[in-house]
Amino acid sequence: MRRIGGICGITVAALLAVTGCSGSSGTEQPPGTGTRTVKFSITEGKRTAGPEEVAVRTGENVALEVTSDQADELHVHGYDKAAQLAPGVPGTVAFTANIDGIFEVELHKSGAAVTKLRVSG
Ligand SMILES: [Cu+2]
Repeated sequence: MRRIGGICGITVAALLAVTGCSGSSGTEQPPGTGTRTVKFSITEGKRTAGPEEVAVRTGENVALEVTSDQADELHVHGYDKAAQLAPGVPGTVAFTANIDGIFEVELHKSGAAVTKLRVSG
């Protein structure tokens, strides 16, 4: 769904001066100690488990674990973190929340809005 993609581009451009909502894959780090893990489930493009918003402190380690009923691509805007999701298999993006703001987390194929990540110090 490109509706959110537009927001993504603006957010990324404003904060990082880089382009794109294309989503690179792969670079997640394994969650370690001190990581806040938040789990979500998506069924038919709708969130069926997990909070509407995740609020964290600047510098906190965050892991977003998403299980989708369809193959999809998980994307965290602003941080431009992505993970490929296989049907029914949890996928995780993990990162340090070092950019303040509110960022959409979505699935690119279904267009599902997973959550909003709110980072403030
Ligand atoms: Cu996106």
